[in-house]
Amino acid sequence: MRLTVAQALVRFLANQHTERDGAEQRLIAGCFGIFGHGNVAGVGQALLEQRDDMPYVLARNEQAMVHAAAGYARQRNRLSTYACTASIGPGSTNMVTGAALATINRLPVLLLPGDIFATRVASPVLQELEDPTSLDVSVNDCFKPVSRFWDRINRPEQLLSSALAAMRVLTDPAETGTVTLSLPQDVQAEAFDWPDEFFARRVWHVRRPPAEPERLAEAADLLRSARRPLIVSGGGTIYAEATDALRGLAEATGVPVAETQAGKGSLPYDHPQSVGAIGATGTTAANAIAREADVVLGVGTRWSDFTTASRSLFADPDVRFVNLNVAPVDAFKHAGLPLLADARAGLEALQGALEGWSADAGHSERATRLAAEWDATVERAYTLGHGPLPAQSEVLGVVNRVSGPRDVVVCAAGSMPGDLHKLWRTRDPKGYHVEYGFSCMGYEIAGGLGVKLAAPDREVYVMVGDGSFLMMAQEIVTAVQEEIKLTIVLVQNHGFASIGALSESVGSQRFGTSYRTRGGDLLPVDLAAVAAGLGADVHRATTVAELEAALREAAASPRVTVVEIQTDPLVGAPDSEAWWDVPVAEVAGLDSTRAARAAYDENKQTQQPYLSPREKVTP
Ligand SMILES: Cc1ncc(C[n+]2csc(CCOP(=O)(O)OP(=O)(O)O)c2C)c(N)n1
Ligand SMILES: [Mg+2]
Repeated sequence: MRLTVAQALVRFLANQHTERDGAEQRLIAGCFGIFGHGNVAGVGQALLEQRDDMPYVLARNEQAMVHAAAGYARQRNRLSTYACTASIGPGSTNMVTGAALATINRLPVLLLPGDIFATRVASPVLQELEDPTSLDVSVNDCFKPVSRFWDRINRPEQLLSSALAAMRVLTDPAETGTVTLSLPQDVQAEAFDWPDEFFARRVWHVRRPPAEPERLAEAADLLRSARRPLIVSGGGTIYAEATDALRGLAEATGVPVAETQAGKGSLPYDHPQSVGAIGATGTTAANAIAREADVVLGVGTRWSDFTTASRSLFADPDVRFVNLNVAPVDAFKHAGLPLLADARAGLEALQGALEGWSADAGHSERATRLAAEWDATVERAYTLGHGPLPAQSEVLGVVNRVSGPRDVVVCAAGSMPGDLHKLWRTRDPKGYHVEYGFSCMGYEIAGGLGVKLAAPDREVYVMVGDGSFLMMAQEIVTAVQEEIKLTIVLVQNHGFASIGALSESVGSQRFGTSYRTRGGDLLPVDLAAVAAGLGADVHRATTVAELEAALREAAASPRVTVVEIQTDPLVGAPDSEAWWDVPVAEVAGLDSTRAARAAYDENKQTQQPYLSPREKVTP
C-alpha cells in the first residue's frame, strides 16, 4: 500500500488495541496536536485524511496536551492513551515537561514531535538547533532521558520496527512511560510501499505475571513472622485493578492498609483496615503504624520520599520490606524481598499463602482506632468555620460533600495535593487523581480534561491554585471547544501557600512566595475574569456557603465552570507528624535560618538507609 510515512503511522495507530482480562480497547484513542510547519503537511495531512478513524483534538499548549494524554491514560489504568503531534522546535520542546511527567508517573503517552529534515538539504531550517559538533543532533534529543523509548524515523522503512517497539513499551506494565517517535518533516511526507500486514488489527496483551512460588513462600513466611505488619498501597494497585484483591487480603489478615498519593482510593476511606494516607502528607494513624512496623508489604509503590518521609518514617531498626511490584526497579528498593508480579495476581496468591494467619488483633484494633481519631480530625478541618476567609480544608470539605462517590478530584501542585492526601474521603478507586510523581504546576486543568475524556460518565472536579492557574489555564478553551465539561475550583490565596509555608519552615521567611506589589498590596488581578474570558461560566465565592451553592449549580450545568474561592493561605491542614528532607543552609546570617538548620540536623538523625539484607530475618 503506497502511503506517506505519516499516513502509514496514523493508519497503524488506529489499528492498535490492548487486552487485559479479555477486555479490549483502543490503545491510541485519538490524537492531540498543534500544527506548525514541522507537522502540518505530514502528520496533519494524514490526520485530515483519517479523521474518522483517529479523532483529532486541537490543544492550546503542547505541554498541556501531553498532560491531558497522561491524565487520560491514568484514568484508563494505562490500557489506553492519546498520541500528541507537535511541530518542530518550540512546539516539540514544549512537550518535554509533559514527557517527564508521564515517565515519572509510569503513564503511557505517545509523542510525535516533528523534526528537522533528514536530508538536511534546506538546513538550517526555521527553529533548527545547530550543534557545531554534530549534524545528527536536534532539539528532540532532549526527549531521550524522559522517554522510555525514543527513536527518530530517518527512512520510511524504519517505521516498521520502530512502531512495533513503541507499542510494546507503551503496553508493558513495567516499562511504560513516554514513547517518542521523532519525525523529520521531510520523511513524514515521503511515500513508501508498505506491506499490508503492517496495518493488521493488533491486540497487545497487557500481562499479569504471577510471582515465583519460592519468593511467594518467602514473602508469606516473612509476613507470618510480623508482629506489627503494614501494607502500603501505591498506584500499581489501582492500575492493576487489584483493589478487590487488596481488600480481600486486608480483611482476611487484619493487616492495616496505608495509601500513597497514587494509591489513594485503594480502599474506601472508611474501610476498617484503612489508615489512609501515609508519609509526609499522611495521616497520624498511618504514620504511627508505620513508625512501629516490623514488616511492610509495599504494593505497586515506588517508595517516593513523600511516602517514606524521606526514609525517616519506618523507624524500627529491623524493619523489613516486601515489594510486590511488576517493575524490577521498584521491587528491589529498600533491600526488600522482591515479589515481582502483577499486583492483583500477587495479592491473590499472598492471600492463599497466608491462609489461616492473621495479624495480632491488638495491632489491627489499634489501627482502626487511630484511623477513627484521624477521621474526627478531618471532620474538624472540614468544618473549621475560619474567618473572614475560609481555610482551604473547608473548601475540600465542601467539594467532597457536593461531589458524588464516583466523581473524580484532580490536582497536582501547591498546598492542595498534601491537604487532599490527608483529608479527602475517597469512595471509589478512580475517584482520586493527584499527579504527585512530578507535581507539575499546570497539570490540573489539562490533566482534568484528559480524565473527563477518559471517563465521560463521571463529574470531574479540578482543584487548582492561583499559581498553577497562572501557569496553564488555556486548556479551558480546548474544553469549551470540545464541549468537555469540567468543574474547576480555583483557590485564590494570592501566591504560594505551599512554598510559603515550606519557606517559613526552612527559615526563609516566605521570601518571594506571595503575589504582592512592591508596596505590599494585593495585585489588581482578576483570575475569574480570565476564566470568563477563556469561555467558562464563572462563579465567585467568598464563603463556604456560596461555594457550595455555586458547585451545586455547576453540577447541574453541562458547561465548563470555574468557581473562584478566596481562602486564607496561613491556615495549614492538620499535621502529619512526619518529616520531609529539604536541606537548610548550613551557614546563614539570619537567625530564622540558623534555627531551621538546627531542627534540620536533628531530623536528619532519623533518616535510615534501609539496607539490611532480608536474610538476617528468620521467622
Ligand atoms: C512547574 C512547577 N514549577 C514550580 C513548582 C514548585 N512549586 C510547587 S507548589 C508551588 C506554588 C503553587 O502555587 P498555587 O498554585 O497558588 O498553590 P498554593 O501553594 O497557593 O496552594 C510552586 C512554585 C512546581 N511544582 N511546578
Ligand atoms: Mg496560591
